[in-house]
Amino acid sequence: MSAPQADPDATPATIHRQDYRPPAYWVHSVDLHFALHPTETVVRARLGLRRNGGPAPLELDGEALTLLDASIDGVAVEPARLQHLPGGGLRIDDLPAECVLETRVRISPEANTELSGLYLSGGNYFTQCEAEGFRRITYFPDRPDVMSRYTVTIEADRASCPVLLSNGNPAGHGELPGGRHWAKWEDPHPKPSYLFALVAGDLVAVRDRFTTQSGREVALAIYVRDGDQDACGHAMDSLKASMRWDEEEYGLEYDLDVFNIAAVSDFNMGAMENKGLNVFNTKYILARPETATDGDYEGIETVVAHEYFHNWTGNRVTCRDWFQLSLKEGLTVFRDQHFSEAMGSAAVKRLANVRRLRAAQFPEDAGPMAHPVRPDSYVEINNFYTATVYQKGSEVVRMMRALIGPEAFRRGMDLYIQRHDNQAVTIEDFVAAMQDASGTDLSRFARWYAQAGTPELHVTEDFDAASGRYTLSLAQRTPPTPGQPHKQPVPIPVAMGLLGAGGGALPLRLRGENAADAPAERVLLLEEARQDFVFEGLPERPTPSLLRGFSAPVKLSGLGQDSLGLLAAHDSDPFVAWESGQQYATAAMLRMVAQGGEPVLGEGLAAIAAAALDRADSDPAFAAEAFALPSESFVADQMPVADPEAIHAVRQSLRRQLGIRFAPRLAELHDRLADPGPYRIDGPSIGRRALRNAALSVLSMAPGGDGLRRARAQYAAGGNMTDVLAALRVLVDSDDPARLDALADFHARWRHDPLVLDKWFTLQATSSRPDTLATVQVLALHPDFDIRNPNRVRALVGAFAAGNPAQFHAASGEGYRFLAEMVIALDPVNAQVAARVVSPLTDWKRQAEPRAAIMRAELERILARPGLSKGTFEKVSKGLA
Ligand code: 0A1
Ligand code: ZN
Repeated sequence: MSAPQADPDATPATIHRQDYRPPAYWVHSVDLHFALHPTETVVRARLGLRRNGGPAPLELDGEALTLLDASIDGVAVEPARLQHLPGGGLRIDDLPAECVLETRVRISPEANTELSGLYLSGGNYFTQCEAEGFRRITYFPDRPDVMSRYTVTIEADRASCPVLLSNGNPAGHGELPGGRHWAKWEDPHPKPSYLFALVAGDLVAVRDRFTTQSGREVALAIYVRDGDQDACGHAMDSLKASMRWDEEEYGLEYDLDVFNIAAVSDFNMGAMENKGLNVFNTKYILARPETATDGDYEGIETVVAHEYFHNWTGNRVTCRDWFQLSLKEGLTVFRDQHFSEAMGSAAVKRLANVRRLRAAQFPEDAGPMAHPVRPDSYVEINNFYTATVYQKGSEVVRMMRALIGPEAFRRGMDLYIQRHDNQAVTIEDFVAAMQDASGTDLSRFARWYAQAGTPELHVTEDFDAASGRYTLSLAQRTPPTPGQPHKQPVPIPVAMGLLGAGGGALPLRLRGENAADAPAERVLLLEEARQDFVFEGLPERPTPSLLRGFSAPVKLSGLGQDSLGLLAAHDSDPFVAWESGQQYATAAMLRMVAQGGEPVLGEGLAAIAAAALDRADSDPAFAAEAFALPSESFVADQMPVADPEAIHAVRQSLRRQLGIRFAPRLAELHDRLADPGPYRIDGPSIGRRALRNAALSVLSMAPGGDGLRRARAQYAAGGNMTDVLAALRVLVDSDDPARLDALADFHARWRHDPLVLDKWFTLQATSSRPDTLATVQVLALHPDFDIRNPNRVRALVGAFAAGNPAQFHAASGEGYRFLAEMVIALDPVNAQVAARVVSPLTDWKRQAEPRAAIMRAELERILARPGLSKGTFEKVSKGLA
């Protein structure tokens, strides 16, 4: 039975949110049988079908499947009755209202380089079904609103596949002739096909247990390759902490007898929340002090929590269609961020999350792929696992909680789950639960989900000394984005305070309020395009501290350098203090870029740096954040037309001047903040290492200083990966002759550990040295570079294109050419990863000619490739528009 070929060069179709229609058939039960084989796996699927409404054909998705046979209620189906659809799916007319459809298909896990569906990694079998991978395993209505109860039997060679895992609870196992064996799994909870998972192979389990608040005993296991058992402790601790947190914060308990995690080194994303069987990129499981940095440890805690929290927000209550992706992702990121804030230093975690939002989401919202948190259309849904859906989606939930208050938010969560358990629902359903639980009208607030673009918040002030009246005028505007030329105002919660000239808090009495009740902090709600807030009874001209805790994902402007300097030095809110320093520095750097000539470290900037270092003892993590200059990309994002090389030169020069000016202090910090004992992964230790390594990095910029000697010694001392990598970073950016030996030493020592080797690639790809592009081109030919491994591709290609603006945008255009060539080579191997790494090339509108023209030409070259994937097609064609 052969399928008609879809025209590979036809323009891929756009899917619209408004076109949603319920399915013609529900699948109430799924019984799967896998006979595993590297090239000839046979999948038998028995689907219990029930018609949803009047007679209509059954449509099943399918991709890269070879159909062996099919039957309906036990009777073989004649081939002519099966209509093959262009994308690879099947249509069957005239089915009874209720029946059992059985199909058998053959698939080749070994040939699956897309890592979607069932694939092999290091000889072991893994699946990835979100968003549309289940159709690469069997014929199925592969859409999240079809929820079914699954039973899965896996059969495989016992010697090569001792471990056989799927979703739900174990339901038997046994031996088979010919050295084969089987295991059966039953998942009592109905789920959409994207949450299906199978893992089979030669893995070992690290085990633990958890007792839920109602007394259910849960067997926990993390499956890894033999030899990695010692690297699972932090992931396991994070899992147990997440399980406890969801009970304490939301009353949500785990609902199966087992919770399994399997780690795989070939994975398109970070991890996947399959019901009862999470699959993780090894990057977010494995950690030992000598192989993982503090950042890696923090990433593990967050991602383990994220996937666990999906059990309720995503799995028990799921999405009706993929336009609702942020229903589960924005909410779950909000939950994991809240959890991580509670586990460590909340303020510093918040700064880091805001920094990430601004590095990834703001540019996305201002670029050719800008889309609302709830998109209106897509070509390839995999392109919409974005910073907007995830991070901005989380900020929207966070604002909602701030608006209605934590108690009402908790009631809203309870109501949402009570109403929609085991359902596939929409973002409107979530907002309705919050609205009903709080009694607050959220209809205007819902605009945050519908409008793309980052709102700009502009402040102007007026103070009348005679009356003590201060008027704070807030105006908002959201710029046009593709397909959305006109925007409406959105409700913006502005958490704020007022500071006196000495830095102390002033009372906040709005006109008409009682003097006795004046608080020191309050939340103003800006709902219109422009509103005035009038404060009375002020003894002196105040300085406004706005968006405390980053209370809304907007861009704030209008404060002068004097106000920013005061806030950086004195504001009680750590976010505003940090942010004001960053804004001050950004304005100064922009001025230097515009003026040209030799940059000068002004006294204001030096004072901000000094104030940051003053916090070295009280809060080293904050001090490290506040001492860092804004990133080159952040500065570039503030310019209508960026000048990557000039920004790089200014930033490097200022770092050098900071190194000279603060040399003794930085050296003293580097001496004093060394780890007092064995490596510990707690907030204070992480903060200390961050500040110590920030000091080393800036110190090493000072000519004639001893920074490089310190870096060489720190590298040679070995110890934890945070310090080793920080020292190597310094050397790799320098002209120090020791840098090549150190790189060779690092490679020799870690060549057998893929996650550490990724760091070796990234370090070189993100070097500030002028010869980096040539190095990157050579590294792409290195025997350890593997285009089929997404982590390795991200470590070299992604890191270079997205993390090294000065070199990627080299005037020669060689950086663009390199990226285009990699995308062209990658697209037929793994289209999802190709469509991700291409993004920096679509940013040509903010580059000057001739760069912009070269970028467009490279995009055109990609677009002209025959058989280009629809994902890369969507990114590149939108990028050219
Ligand atoms: N739901 C996962 C992310 C994820 C999405 C797609 C994947 O394959 C294409 C894999 C994972 C999460 O939010 O963690
Ligand atoms: Zn998620």
